[in-house]
Amino acid sequence: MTLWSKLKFKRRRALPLGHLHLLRACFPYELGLDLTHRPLDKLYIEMLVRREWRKISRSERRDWIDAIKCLTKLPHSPVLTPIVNPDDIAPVNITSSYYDDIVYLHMDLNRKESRVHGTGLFLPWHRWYIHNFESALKEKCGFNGTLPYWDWTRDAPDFLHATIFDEEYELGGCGEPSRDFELVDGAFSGPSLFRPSYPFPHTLRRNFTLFPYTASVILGVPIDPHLPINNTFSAAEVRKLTTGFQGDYKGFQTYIEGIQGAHASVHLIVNGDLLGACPRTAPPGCMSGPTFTPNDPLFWLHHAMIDKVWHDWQHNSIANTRAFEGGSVQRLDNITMWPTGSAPWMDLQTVMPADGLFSENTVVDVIDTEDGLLCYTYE
Ligand SMILES: [Cu+2]
Repeated sequence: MTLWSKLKFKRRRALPLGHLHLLRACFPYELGLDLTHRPLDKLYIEMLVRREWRKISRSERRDWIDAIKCLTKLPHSPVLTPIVNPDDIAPVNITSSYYDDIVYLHMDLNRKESRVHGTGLFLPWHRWYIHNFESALKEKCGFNGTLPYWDWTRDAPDFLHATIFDEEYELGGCGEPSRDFELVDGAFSGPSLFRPSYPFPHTLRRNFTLFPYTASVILGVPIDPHLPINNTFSAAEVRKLTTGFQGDYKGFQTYIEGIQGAHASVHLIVNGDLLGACPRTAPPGCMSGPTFTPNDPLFWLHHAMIDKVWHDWQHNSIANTRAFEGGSVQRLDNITMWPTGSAPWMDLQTVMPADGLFSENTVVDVIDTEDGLLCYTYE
């Protein structure tokens, strides 16, 4: 953890800094710290700006890809201590990488009564999770950029021809059907040796699926199986999210995390690793589900977008800014009644589980992206 991220209290101001006209900055300080003799450039940290994948330069994209590959070359960290230990996910593999450790944290918290999906922690935990990933890229692999996001609303109208999968962006596209949909192009394809360790070492897979529903009732909720799934993450849907649900955190979370909502839909439409689908040759006992979804680097781009939508909603009304509620127990047995979990209830002081890998912070630390633990905004 950086010095700055340890510091609890920050203020933000607009600073006239020479040619960096009105740079936005956060002012971290510890209670009781004497700031009198600190040089000006040690008093503030520059606010990071997260930008869309297609709006950053080729070299910025390349830096992000290289930093991810760097994490996959760092060794497993013995500090990883699963707290849930579900018996239906693979055990910790000590020959895996630090990138896999980060994936494992998501695995541990997402089987059997997920702690961070369908509970009040969905939005703050994933905000904190991708922030820690961004920090790991910087601190362990010298990454100087910011976490990019994927504005999937741009690709929703014609997903099968989504420009984000164009060759120039190097993310690769849909996988090869004859080979279990393994990636054959882009920076994370087979020849790149980018091989996730969980549930067992394999090549990344994507299997674009516009109509993923096989039933008209899922978890007791009637859905429209004929709805083209790309309709659920359109610009109109995001507008509905960011301009609606005033002061209604539960309503906002339920809509974005719902079965036919933007979050699930992007996982479903990309399919393969991003959906947590077991590889065809997986060992017996492999359970598909939202566990190893961060295997696919698209996860970080997707969840940065989810975070942006939340950020934009928070900034749309003072009633939304610090709104937070939800239960701590996932209730798939009665998702209509408990879309964000049941009691014990959470509040801003709730601690977010970290499996020893990252610092354990509270929701209030991440409720504002420009204050508390964080110092970033979205373009
Ligand atoms: Cu997740």
